Amino acid sequence: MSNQIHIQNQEVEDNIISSSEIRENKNGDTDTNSLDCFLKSIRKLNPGEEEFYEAVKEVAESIWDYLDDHPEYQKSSILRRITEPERIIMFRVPWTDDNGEVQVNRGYRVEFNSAIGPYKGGLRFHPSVNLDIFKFLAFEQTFKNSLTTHPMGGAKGGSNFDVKGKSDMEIMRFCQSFMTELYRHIGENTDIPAGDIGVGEREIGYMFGQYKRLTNEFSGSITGKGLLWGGSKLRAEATGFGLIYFVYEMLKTKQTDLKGKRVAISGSGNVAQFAAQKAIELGAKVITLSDSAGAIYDKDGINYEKLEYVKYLKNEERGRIREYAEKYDVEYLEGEKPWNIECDIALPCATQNEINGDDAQSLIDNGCICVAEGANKPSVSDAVQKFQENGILFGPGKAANAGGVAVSGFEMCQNGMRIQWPIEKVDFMLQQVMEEIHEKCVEWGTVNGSVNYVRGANIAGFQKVADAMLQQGVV
Ligand code: NDP
Ligand code: 2IT
Repeated sequence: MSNQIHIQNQEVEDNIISSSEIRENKNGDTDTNSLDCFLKSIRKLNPGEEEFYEAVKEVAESIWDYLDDHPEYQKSSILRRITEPERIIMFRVPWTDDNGEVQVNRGYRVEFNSAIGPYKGGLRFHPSVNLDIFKFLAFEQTFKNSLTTHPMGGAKGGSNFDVKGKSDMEIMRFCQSFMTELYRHIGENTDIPAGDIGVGEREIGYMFGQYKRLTNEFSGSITGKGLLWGGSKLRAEATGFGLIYFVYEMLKTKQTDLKGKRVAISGSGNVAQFAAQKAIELGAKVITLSDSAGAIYDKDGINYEKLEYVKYLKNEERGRIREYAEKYDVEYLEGEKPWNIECDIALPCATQNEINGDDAQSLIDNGCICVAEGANKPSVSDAVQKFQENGILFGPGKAANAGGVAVSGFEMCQNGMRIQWPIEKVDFMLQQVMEEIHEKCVEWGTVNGSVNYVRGANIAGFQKVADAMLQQGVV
């Protein structure tokens, strides 16, 4: 490839790309502009950030050929600029636990790209998070938000705070302390956070309350709000429902649908619950759910009544999925993920890196025909490669789970207009968005008659942000 990445800052070029990394091209000339060289510079600029590196690598590989035909992007160093966060905010979050002891967590907000709209993306509260994870999530969000067609830039944030085992009052005090710093960086025209792992309606409520108190303003500066105070109908359901609408479109390309298909879902939180609900509604048989301790395998299928129990167990009782196995006398796979169970469709809806190469092989060997990511980057690159080599329909998260942030965009519209749309309207618009994202994946990802959804999503997501960056000059 003869791409010109044009790392214009000479200092960066000298320091980041050492001479040993400058590759000789076929003509014997030195080529500082190879994909390989670009990825090495990313590694050096972001040491130890494996998740971020993998996310950039996937996008860069997808769009490299496309950049060859677009010297205007190369001339303006768009790839180099689009892989650099616009701003990173890190802060101390002190709070007092129920025993009166002072605890300290770390807060983050990565404002990655605002070319097409204000920063937008969720907040994750989980002990495993770090800057690497937030950078990868915010980078992915930039392309996902672009795909939704809404004017939203990309961001992500959160804290290493563990909601598990905390009382409501501890969670409230933590959320208030977190927002006491974050509030100065966000706003309805600046940056609009939402939920993600560990952040549901309860946490959004506590954070919104504190935001309102500090700013003396009732504005749509957070999405995922309660239905009584500015939330959108169907926001809670949106990611899971949108995922199934996307799967429906994928299956349609193979002249089939969800009826009678066995669906393995991982996770049992927001995304998993509503993916299961919509899959059941469309005639599928949902046979697994999981949490961080293990998976349940319900051969007969999870029906609406059992799903109501899961919602109660996870959202009210805050219990473990093992209790489902005990209640309904089904198999519990302690410490396992559901990928060794025979299924037609697999929907990873828990977290990143939950499907490795072996898991992918096992799904393929067991006859799975479609994998769609409810979570953000649950499949490692080996797994994605295996799915693609074996002709499995593979829908990457930035396309397949975009329904959540799409309805967040609708929530922002409704807040601006001071109205609340009926559920039918939001559902219809969500379906339209997912269909359009699917169409874009087909348009840009069709190679030799089959759809490479990763390539399609990355090129389509990139284009809009890149063009906006070009038009706005070097900022
Ligand atoms: P929830 O907190 O509601 O649920 C998360 C689920 O994943 C729980 O079952 C949890 O199990 C499990 N989980 C979390 N971390 C791990 C881990 N390290 N290992 C194994 N299991 C884990 O989060 P959501 O459902 O909102 O989010 C799930 C995924 O979907 C995330 O990747 C998120 O980024 C993505 N997503 C969410 C959107 C949204 O609107 N909420 C939108 C788009 C994507 P346990 O209870 O044991 O921790
Ligand atoms: O990963 C995601 O897209 C989300 N957590 C939802 C973000 C949002 O702003 O609704």
